[in-house]
Amino acid sequence: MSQKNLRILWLYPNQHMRVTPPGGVAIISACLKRAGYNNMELFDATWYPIDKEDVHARPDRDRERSKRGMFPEYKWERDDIKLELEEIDMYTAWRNKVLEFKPDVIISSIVEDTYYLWKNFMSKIEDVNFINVVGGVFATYAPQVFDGQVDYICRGEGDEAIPELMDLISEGKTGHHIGNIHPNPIRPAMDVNKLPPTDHQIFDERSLYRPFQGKIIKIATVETQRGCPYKCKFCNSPSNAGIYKEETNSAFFRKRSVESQERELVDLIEKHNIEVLWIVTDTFLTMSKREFDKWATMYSKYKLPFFTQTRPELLTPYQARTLKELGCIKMNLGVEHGDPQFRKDVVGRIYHNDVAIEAFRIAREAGLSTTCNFIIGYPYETMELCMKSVELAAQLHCDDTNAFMYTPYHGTPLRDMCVDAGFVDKDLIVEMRSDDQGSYLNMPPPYMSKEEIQYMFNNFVRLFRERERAIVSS
Ligand code: B12
Ligand code: SF4
Repeated sequence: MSQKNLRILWLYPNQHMRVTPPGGVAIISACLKRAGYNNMELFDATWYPIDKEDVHARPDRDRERSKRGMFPEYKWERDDIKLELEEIDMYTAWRNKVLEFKPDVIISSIVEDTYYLWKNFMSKIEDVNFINVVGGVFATYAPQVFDGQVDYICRGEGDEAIPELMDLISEGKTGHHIGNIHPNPIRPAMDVNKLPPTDHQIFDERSLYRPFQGKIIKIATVETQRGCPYKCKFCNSPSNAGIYKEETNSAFFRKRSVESQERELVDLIEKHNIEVLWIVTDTFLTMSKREFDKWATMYSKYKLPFFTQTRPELLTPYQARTLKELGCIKMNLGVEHGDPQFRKDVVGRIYHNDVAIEAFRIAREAGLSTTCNFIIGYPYETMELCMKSVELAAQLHCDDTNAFMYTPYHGTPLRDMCVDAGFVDKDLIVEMRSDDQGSYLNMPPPYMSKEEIQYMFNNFVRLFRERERAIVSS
């Protein structure tokens, strides 16, 4: 089989309302096409009705969020494109796709929440012969879960490993010896400036749309850097830094050159006419003033509206004003908890509350629309501590809120803390839950019970907005 003839089928297990094209698929697909693999298609489950029978499949997250005041109401409607779900169920559509496309290889990009969904998809094609490859953040931190279920488990970055694996498979060889293929060590963090622009053509056109501020916008994501230099204990990003240091002695946190970002931006504008960019960089603004100015000069040529996220400690008045001028329509600031000591000890974030209050003031003065991010129901959190989050949120005067229920993901220090404390079972694999399904944690008093976590999650926005009004009127 010649290299170009290898038939590659992507599986992106997902649910409707978990929207935005996955950057991991977009970049690996670009790397594969650059290597000559054009016989490649994607099955994206996003545009199929969810499987209501399945306990691991829960509906309409954005609507659940709008119920709790975290997301404005909207309609999936645009004049220029039909944004309707397929009528066929996703498993039948998947099986049909596999039988019709006849892939040599199926590659899946999986996060922990979509693991059970992926298993369901795989169970529908047990009688079909193909080489099964998985990768993504969950495969990186829990490769053992896939043992015996697939042919290749890729840990860490797939950008170089997958084209190399496909070359070997094309030549009729195996790739069990190469870097990143479990159980081998990962290869050193790659030079991100050698990456091609992401491939968004692999996606169904509908997948480039998502709700934002009550409207449906056409969006793509870009990375300005890979990784994050901070160490929040609920997050996978610091673990990437850890495994890359440990296994390869290389730094996972890398900045992309402004030139390579510009190439990608032009490509996205020309090929897809996108309306809004999501700079998915973990912590935008981890850069010097010189780097920021260089980026801003480049971006000022395009002024494509964008949103991004950063930490309260990093936003300066100069940056806030510049970002506003360049088209920033939303700045997400991760506050995460309202008690400085708890934030330091459990969350892994060290800053004083005044810093957060000041960051939101800076953003407001520059005319930036803000969203504050909080997590509710951390291990060892009490109701009293949770009320500190309400108190701090009330002082931020943010435009919007993202409150999440704490989730114990594999590969994060807080999951280990939960397992050690007996708050979750060591074998727990989190599933795609609805926001009504509650916390995974079973904590004894005086820590928050499941009911208390659910109550605070349901009422967080109401409680802090009431408190905010009381502060303003006093
Ligand atoms: C943008 C984003 C989204 C987008 C796109 C999702 C996606 N799958 O990319 C949207 C808004 C849809 C989304 C939704 C959700 N997300 Co999200 N999201 C992110 C975010 C901020 C950036 C992802 C990104 O583009 N990274 C850059 C790319 C290049 O990196 P990457 O995706 O990891 O891919 C690299 C490697 O993992 C690997 N790889 C990836 N796929 C594959 C496949 C193969 C075959 C191979 C070999 C390698 C490989 O190679 C890639 C290139 O090096 C991350 C945080 C983060 N820093 O990663 C969270 C993150 C991925 N999301 C997360 C979660 C929980 C969710 C949701 C479950 C939220 C929800 N409850 O609805 C859903 C799940 C949807 C889904 N099917 O993935 C978690 C996953 C946690 C975990 N340990 O599993 C993360 C890590 C955030 C966190 N909490 O730490 N998300
Ligand atoms: S700043 Fe953001 S990306 Fe970095 S470790 Fe903390 S939560 Fe993760």
